[in-house]
Amino acid sequence: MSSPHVTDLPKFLQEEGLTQECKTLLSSLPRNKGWIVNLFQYQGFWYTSRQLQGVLTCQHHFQANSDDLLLITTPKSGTTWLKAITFAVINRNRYSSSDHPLLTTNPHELVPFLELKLFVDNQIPDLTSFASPRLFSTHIPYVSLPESVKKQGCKMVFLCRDPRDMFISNWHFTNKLRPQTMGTLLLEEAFESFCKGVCVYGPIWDHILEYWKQSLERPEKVYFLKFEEMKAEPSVQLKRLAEFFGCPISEEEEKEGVVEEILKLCSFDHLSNLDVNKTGKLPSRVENSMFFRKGEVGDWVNHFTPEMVKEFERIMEVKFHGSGLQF
Ligand code: PAP
Repeated sequence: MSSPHVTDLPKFLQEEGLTQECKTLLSSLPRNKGWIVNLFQYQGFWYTSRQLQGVLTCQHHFQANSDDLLLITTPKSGTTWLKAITFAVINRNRYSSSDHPLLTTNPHELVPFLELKLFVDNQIPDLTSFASPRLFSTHIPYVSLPESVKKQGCKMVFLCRDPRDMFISNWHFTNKLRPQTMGTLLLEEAFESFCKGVCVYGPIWDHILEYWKQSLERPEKVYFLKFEEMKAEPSVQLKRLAEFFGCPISEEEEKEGVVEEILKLCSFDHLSNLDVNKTGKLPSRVENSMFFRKGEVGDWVNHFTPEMVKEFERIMEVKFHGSGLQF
């Protein structure tokens, strides 16, 4: 099963430039057809070869500091939003709303992914210029996090989303990424593999459950959050996040409207209409605009057939049974 040879793919989907270690590992791993390129199953989760290379390099070389803050998300769960809010909360005394970096820089540039940016292509970044607390993001499942993150006891926010919306968001995103020669990925085809757990960083339920368990065991270190909760009560969630990060919003700040100001700065409407997010591109060649589609809860109802609804309900019931977790 070989992947299409396409050169106009965003960098993170390309299959060139792997180390010998990664190539050897890949040859021993279960492999499956992905939505664009092949996926490989490592420590229970599916990755493209280049993502896996990033995970390995991270596992070998990332040295966490105890005050590092990690934003961990399942793909398409509101990563861009969480990055923007966290960056704005942590740096609220450094920038005014007129010279804020979020006005000119995509949130993915301000809070870099470990495996997709900093440690991508087997590169070992110099992180000495990062101000403390260092802010990183990742989609890596708990089982595969670099050991030093666990040893240092870094604080982590884990953001997930109703898997049905995650799936629809990812399907749209994938179709924008797919080279024309591949044609459109059919919803039914994508649905089948997603339900089997075969999608980037999937099985998504396992990914969510790992961090859910961690958050129950170590709530002071792992903060579990859903996109739906952020949408329902953004100011409550923002304040909780600030508290978790150790920089609570003071009464005075609240009176001054700091919470509303940050939420406005990071809102879907505001961010998606900025020039940088309408026309800019990430170094990976993904267009910034692709991270902004609808930003709503429940868009899956506009796509799912009654059979899909039933099948998904069945899977979620089985997977989340007894966990106390619901979507
Ligand atoms: P990722 O690929 O790095 O995980 P992520 O930001 O999670 O990116 O994916 C984009 C989703 O977040 C999109 O969801 P949708 O397809 O259902 O619309 C995008 O619209 C949504 N999103 C991005 N920014 C915001 C925001 N400021 N507020 C709410 N939703 C947002």
